[in-house]
Amino acid sequence: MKQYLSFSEEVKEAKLAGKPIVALESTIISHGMPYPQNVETARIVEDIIRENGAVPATIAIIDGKIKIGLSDEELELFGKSSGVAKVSRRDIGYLIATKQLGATTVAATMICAELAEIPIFVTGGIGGVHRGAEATMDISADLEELAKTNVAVVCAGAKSILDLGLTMEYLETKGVPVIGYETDVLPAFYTRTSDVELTIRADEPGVIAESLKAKWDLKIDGGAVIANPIPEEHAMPASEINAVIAKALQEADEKGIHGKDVTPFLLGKVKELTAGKSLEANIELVKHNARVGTAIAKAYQNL
Ligand code: PSU
Ligand code: MN
Repeated sequence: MKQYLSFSEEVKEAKLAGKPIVALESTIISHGMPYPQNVETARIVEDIIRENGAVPATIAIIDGKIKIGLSDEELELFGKSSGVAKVSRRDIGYLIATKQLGATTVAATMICAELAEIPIFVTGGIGGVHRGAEATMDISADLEELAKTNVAVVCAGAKSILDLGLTMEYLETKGVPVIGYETDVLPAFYTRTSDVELTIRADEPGVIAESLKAKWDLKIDGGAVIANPIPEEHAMPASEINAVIAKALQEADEKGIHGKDVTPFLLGKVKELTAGKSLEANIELVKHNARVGTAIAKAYQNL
């Protein structure tokens, strides 16, 4: 198994020194944001993690290896190249065999982080049950991964391009804890709130770390969602973003966008229709998630 993993020097040293490590995904770079903001954000997020006392490990597939920790040039490569594959659970083996560039989604990053023994993973938002999934069956593999892989995902909730209610039902069925960080309701990515109430709230990173440890010590397999609302000053007005999302969904439908292209298409459309305001919000919420995720990783390492 180990022959497939390649650790950066920084991550190797952190492991030897027993320093906390925070995993990061690469699809957010290749398919989630445009160049050059994607690479700038990836760098800033890594630096926030370092400044707060942990080590970042951005995960991707390069040249037949799962890379745990990317160099600056590799970040640039993922931000700039157009032919990068969006890699979910189903794709990992093939991407390794064919030595193609693969950007890992939340699902694939969770698998790789677990192999690398990194329990805390920071991103923007998770995939979920799409609106209309009753007919399309479009349910992100991220949810199934959360059901079985022991990694906690710190995110700003799920976007209302998804059906948030059905996403929560799915997670409940699969026994995935969704822990609201300083919130009683599920944040909806661009906005701090939604009408979906959460059953678990924690205001201390230490409580989150202890909850994860107890769960995993007890062999209750699966991940957790740590839902961290976007900072107030960067949140978007709900009415504005919801109108834009409705338009983006309609366009995706008209164009017959399906499969793995749906989420990147919607993200791009929303950015276009908000004249970049959604991108700004997206960047800020990821930075905030990096701060909170680092605090959780440190608390977990100290248990
Ligand atoms: N949501 C975002 N930005 C992203 C993604 C989701 O705000 O970049 C990416 C993540 O990598 C996530 C993936 O795992 O999209 C989900 O894709 P799908 O819906 O096809 O499962
Ligand atoms: Mn899908």
